Amino acid sequence: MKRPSISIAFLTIALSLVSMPSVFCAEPPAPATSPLPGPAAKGTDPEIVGEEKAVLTAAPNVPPPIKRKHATKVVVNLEVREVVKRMADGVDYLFWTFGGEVPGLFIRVREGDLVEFHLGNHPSSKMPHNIDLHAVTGPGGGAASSFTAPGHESQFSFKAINPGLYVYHCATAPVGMHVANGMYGLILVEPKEGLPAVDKEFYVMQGDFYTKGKFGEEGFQAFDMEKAVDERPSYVVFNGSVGALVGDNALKAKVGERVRMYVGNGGPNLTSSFHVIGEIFDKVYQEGGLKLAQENVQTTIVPAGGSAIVDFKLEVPGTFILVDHALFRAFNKGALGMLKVDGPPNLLVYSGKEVDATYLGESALPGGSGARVAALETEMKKTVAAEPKIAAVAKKISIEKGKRVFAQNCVACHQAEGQGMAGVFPPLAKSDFLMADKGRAIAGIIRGQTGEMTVNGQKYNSAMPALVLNDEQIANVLTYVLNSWGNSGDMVTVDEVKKVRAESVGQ
Ligand code: HEC
Ligand SMILES: [Cu+2]
Repeated sequence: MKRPSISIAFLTIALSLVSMPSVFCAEPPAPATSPLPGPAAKGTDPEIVGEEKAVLTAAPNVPPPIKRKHATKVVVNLEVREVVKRMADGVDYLFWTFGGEVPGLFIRVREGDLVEFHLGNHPSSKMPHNIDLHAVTGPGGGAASSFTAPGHESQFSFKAINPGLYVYHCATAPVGMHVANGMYGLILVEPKEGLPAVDKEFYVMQGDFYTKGKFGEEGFQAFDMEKAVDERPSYVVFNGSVGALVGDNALKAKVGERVRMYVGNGGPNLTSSFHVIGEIFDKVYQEGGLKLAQENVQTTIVPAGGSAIVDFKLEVPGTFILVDHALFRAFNKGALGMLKVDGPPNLLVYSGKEVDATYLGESALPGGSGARVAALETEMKKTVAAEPKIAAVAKKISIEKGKRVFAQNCVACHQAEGQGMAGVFPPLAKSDFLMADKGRAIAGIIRGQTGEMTVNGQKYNSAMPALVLNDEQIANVLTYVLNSWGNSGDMVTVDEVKKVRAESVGQ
């Protein structure tokens, strides 16, 4: 704080909040040589040598093992983003994320490290967020110090005293909802002596999701609070979506390798019975504690807000299926992944045919039934679109759906009849600017628009924020706008929106 006026304002607020009278007669900080006991000052920890930036990875990747033999200051930069992503084929969901990913980016530090944590909240976010790291010894696990509004950043520091594998999550009210939207990840505090070496490490995290629609119901799906309260998830998945670890996305390893999985469970509700079909965990560090490892375990419990580390050696090739062994979750709600192991068979260990076809049907095949159905559906859409009567009805549906999108996202600025507000919000009704370029209108919604524009002879120089809408919502809302208040009657299709979105990548 450089400007004195601000610090005085802060001080006044701070003092008015503190009820302990001793604060009012606090002495100025004692010099470093003072023998008086007191709180250890920041930055004087003799154990900390040097500084580095943490390597953060998206699941299923894990940052490399720490080779360092001393503690250091580790700077973690993590950004919260609210993003629409795929929950399952044809199903989109507005995920709230740490780092744009569900689960959030993996953080790896060493016992004794001083972690300087920077939590950013992207300007496009609608909600404030914070972070509670179970690896933190301190109030709220950092939550109280990291409450961050959209477009802001918070910073706090903690010493990683206890080695182990810890969950982190958002703890902003309503906490259950923030976690249900995907706000969790893992932080590994490696013990000073390191962990036993393995050939491959993976990051797998389970979560349960609550959507208005049933499992697989297509389109954008909103969060369903009632289902969440009743603990009736529509989806239970590994790594944020159905199929995140299936087919081409399967984890890959070779015969003879020793693999380790850092397994977390974000919940918010369910406890996982984590199991790999066809494997036995040689070692399990239960609940993420590193002191004792149980051996030869079939299924390990991973509590909501907890973790486990499993190590096993791969003796034979094949596809090994990761499941929550509460099996309807695996086969009917998505909690299923794959580890594909290549290499020569070992007939002494196992002689037999591959397992995945019987267990999984077509989801095990590359480009399985899902891809073929998608291709046929595209063909159907094309055939249907070519039929004028059907096209007219499709347009009416789009207009009706778009009306809802407009009411929720545009009306506050552009007004109920699209008339806008003189000098501030340009009109959409009979707007020559809008009529002149459909692509520009689509891009304006995806990316927002600023700078001077002339609408019906009037100059506007303001800013419209980028809106978090999916392709279908954008197509519908523009179709509605183009067919209301005396406008042209054009239609905007999902494909047109897709095209503009693809062009905007990297800009
Ligand atoms: C927070 C206020 C706000 C919201 C919400 C908003 N807009 Fe805008 N919109 C603006 C402003 C301001 C401009 C002019 C920007 C400039 O001056 O550069 C604009 C410009 C436009 C334009 C181009 C100018 C025109 O009048 O033809 C279109 C089209 C448009 N908005 C459509 C939409 C649609 C559709 C939605 C809802 C999905 C929406 N806007 C939501 C504020 C908003
Ligand atoms: Cu949050």
